Amino acid sequence: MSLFRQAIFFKSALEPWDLPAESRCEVAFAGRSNAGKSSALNTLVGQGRLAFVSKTPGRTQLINYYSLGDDRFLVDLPGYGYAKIAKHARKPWGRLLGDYLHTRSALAGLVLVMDIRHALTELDWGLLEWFQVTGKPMHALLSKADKLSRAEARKVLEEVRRELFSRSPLWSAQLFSSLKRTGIEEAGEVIGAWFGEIPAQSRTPDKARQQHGFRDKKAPGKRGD
Ligand SMILES: Nc1nc2c(ncn2[C@@H]2O[C@H](COP(=O)(O)OP(=O)(O)OP(=O)(O)O)[C@@H](O)[C@H]2O)c(=O)[nH]1
Ligand SMILES: [Mg+2]
Repeated sequence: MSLFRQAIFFKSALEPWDLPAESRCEVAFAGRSNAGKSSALNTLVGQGRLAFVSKTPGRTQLINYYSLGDDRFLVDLPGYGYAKIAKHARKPWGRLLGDYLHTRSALAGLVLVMDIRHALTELDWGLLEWFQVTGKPMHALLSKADKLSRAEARKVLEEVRRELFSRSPLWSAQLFSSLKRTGIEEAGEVIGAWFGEIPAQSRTPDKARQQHGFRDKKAPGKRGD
């Protein structure tokens, strides 16, 4: 996973004109405030304190860029659902984030981090629908999976995969825990593939179907992965 290990802070953006030039490929982490975005990013890159983690929701209000070598960025987006934004605003997750998701051509894919105990809230669906028009892939990390038993976590994962895949074949999901450091390899493979890092055969259509909860009729009850 050497790609992620080279992560270093690059810059913060508060306004669209602060964003870096679109000369590199980037993957962004979005999700509700306190969902565990910054923690997931730190876990993925193997550095406990790269992105700022806080018990107080809504701490990451900027778009924070981390470079992976000279060609790629990981992007920590501001959390939504906590900041004082009008409840019925057209983009309830904020203007900066909404515009970023629609207009950023350097964005290769979106990682949506959701606390496994509050997955796919109305705000998450709003963001997904907003993002869907871009035609880009999305991978959901069901974070804090350590808060549920393995069986409970599996059940939520299967439901989430079914719901996502019923809306888009470009949407997938997995379990993740920064605390227990689980799900790192799977997340790394998906993001690495978006960066053009991993050979395509590791995510064949069959595997993708299984990951989305579709089971082979000839092997009933077989686990997706
Ligand atoms: N149990 C458990 N706690 C976690 C996990 N990931 C994050 N947390 C905790 O959840 C809280 C929020 O984590 P952050 O990573 O700061 O969340 P965030 O989504 O970046 O939050 P904002 O920047 O406010 O949008 C912190 O207290 C973390 O320690 C996890 O996998 N398991
Ligand atoms: Mg954060």
